[in-house]
Amino acid sequence: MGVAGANPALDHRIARRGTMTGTNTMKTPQFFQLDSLDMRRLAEEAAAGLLAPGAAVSPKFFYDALGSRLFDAITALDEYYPTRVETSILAAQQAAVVDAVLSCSGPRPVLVDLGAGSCAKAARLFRSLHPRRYVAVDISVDFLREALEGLQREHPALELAGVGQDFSARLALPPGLADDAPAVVFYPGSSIGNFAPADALRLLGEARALCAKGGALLIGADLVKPVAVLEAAYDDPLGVTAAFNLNLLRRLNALLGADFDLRQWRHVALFDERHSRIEMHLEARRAVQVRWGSAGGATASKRAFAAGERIHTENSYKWRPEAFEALLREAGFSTVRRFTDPQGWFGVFVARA
Ligand code: AVJ
Repeated sequence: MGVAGANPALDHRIARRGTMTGTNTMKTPQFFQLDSLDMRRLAEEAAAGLLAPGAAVSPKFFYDALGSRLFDAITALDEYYPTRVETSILAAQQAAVVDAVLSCSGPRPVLVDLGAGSCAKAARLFRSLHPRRYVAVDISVDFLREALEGLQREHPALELAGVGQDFSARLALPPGLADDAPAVVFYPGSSIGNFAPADALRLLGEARALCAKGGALLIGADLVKPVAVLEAAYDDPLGVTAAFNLNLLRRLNALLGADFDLRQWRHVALFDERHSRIEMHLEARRAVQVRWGSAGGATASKRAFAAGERIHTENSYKWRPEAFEALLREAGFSTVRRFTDPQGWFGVFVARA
């Protein structure tokens, strides 16, 4: 969070607040946890994935405390271009992007942030978008508390809400948060890339329902580019992405009481042209047995993996811009505006609900 002394603009706001008459305008964030994070259900889901003929575990299991920090480290790699390029688009073309958004919503929209985390990306838009309320959504409301409390100190009069919801299953907000004014749904980072087209269509349709009363979607999507660039971004020489992927086994050991030996597995990342997606896998270096107990509530079980057998851990779809725009229209959005970097590596799209 911002260090007050290092930010003259912030000092100004704090000073001005002190001189405001007759008010204590400092609001407090509201918090909601929708589908309570059910460890038993999560453990069962992970175990079922391990037992499937083609073993697969959802990428949502990457993000425990260490996994989130490893992802942050990924975004600092030279090879991992998406975060850097999206940030550069939103910085260099912010006025035009925000104009496009406000031309859909009108002034003072509700800003809904999907996968908000530290809320840093959305906070960069506050000054030009002037939201009437900021609604941060993430899988666990606990990820949002600190960030929103910090934001509230910087923006004492702004209404803030944190919602814990696994929107990979279903996106729908509690009444009163985004239904009283046009909403702008912000979904940055190309996280939509984790969804196969049919699932992406479902999520985009639910996002559209949130901003249907004259709002807009502001979304980042990673674009098709040379395979060597894509594969380097997901298999960096420092091994940070390998650590991020292998951390999933640590997470499964904790969640299931499993006995994965991380040294027996290798990180694999390949671009699959047919599906236009990066696939990440964990590949057994030799024949291994994995057992798990009833720790998280999943039934005790085991699985043998042959040498070279893989666990599929992530898909990251790469879109052609025209195909992504067609997907947005199929989800019910009308006009779509596209903002890209000079190389056309990443797309920021503004879609009218
Ligand atoms: C957070 C889903 C956008 O797909 O690029 C980064 C996750 N995986 N490196 C992506 C990720 C490996 C990332 N998303």
